Amino acid sequence: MVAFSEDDHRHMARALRLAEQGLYTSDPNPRVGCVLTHDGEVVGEGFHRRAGEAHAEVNALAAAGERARGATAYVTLEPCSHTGRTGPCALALVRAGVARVVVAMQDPNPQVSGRGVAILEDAGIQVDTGLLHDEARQLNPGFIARMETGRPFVRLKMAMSLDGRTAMGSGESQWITGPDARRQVQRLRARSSAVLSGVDSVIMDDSRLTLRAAQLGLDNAEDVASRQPLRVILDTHLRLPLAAACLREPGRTLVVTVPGDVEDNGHAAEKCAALEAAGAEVVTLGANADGRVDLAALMAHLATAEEVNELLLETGATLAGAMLDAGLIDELWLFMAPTLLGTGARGLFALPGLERMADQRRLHIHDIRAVGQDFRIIASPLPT
Ligand code: AOF
Ligand code: ZN
Repeated sequence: MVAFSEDDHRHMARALRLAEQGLYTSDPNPRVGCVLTHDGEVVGEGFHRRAGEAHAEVNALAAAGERARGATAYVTLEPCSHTGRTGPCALALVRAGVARVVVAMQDPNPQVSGRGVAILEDAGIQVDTGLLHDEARQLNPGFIARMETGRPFVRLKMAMSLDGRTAMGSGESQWITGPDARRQVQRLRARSSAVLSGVDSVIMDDSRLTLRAAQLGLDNAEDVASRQPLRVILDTHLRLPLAAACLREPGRTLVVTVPGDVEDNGHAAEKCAALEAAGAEVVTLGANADGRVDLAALMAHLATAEEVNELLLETGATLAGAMLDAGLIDELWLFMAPTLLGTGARGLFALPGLERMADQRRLHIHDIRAVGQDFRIIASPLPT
């Protein structure tokens, strides 16, 4: 185990802050930051802004120029060893003559994992791994989940009243929370590769599921909103109206359905064609026992075919309950507004079959704080 110095900590902490600058733009690539120091002085900084553009190390090396020779590089993710959209960073560090590389965490990408460090060590560079490892993992929960488990990191967002209701009996729900909470939801969308909703919620609110630059409240809002998260709508019976607002928005809409049944006389094929003409992409996945889309298969599809890292679930009680029951929710963001919607209103999760206290679904709360007039609770489901 290497003993890291105070300076090492400080520079890696700075590299983590730099990586955060790619929070809303690097998708589907991870957020990565890099600091180069020489004799304790920072000579170059960089982060990965957008897939297809230079990696963090290359940006930092460009900033340092000749001063990179003999320098120490602090990188939040193992430098890559492969040629993807750009060339291998490990080789760029070798060529620049860097003397030492401090890495927060190994790259979980099987094309890299361990090979980047091997390239550096083979070139005689000292590599120290593991500094601020947990913080580095927190930057990229989605990229790590996709690489390690083949599914996205799933975050459920819900707005509820003090009495735990999310909509009136009619389904009407706009707006329960205030503008500050809604801005945070815009930012959750902005950091997500995709937004998942059920067709009933989309019909009820005619949701657009988009990022609106003006509502993000970020300096680089235009840049951020130029990438819209993929919209994914679960629609077993292809009920999404052709006039749905989300189909006219920039970005892609996936309508996910199950194979049509025999007696439907081609209705499904016609509706598919009409939806595609209206701008949707229809994806057919296997059904589970109750005839609905198999949610685990959907997660695998989104991770492998669509490179979805973080998935934001914005939906009603039925899909939220099914996702929770399937063990597919990693994190919950519950916004609680100072209002009461009454006994006729809808609850957070449809969880049929819970009868005894032994059946309760417990959560662990990580953070709770006020956001404007509302409270924000960040929690995760405890294993059952
Ligand atoms: C790094 N530094 O800043 C990032 C890395 O298609 P490419 O060429 O952009 O490569 C993407 C992969 O590179 C990504 O899956 C991850 O393994 C790694 N990301 N690596 O050394 C960076 N963004
Ligand atoms: Zn790289």
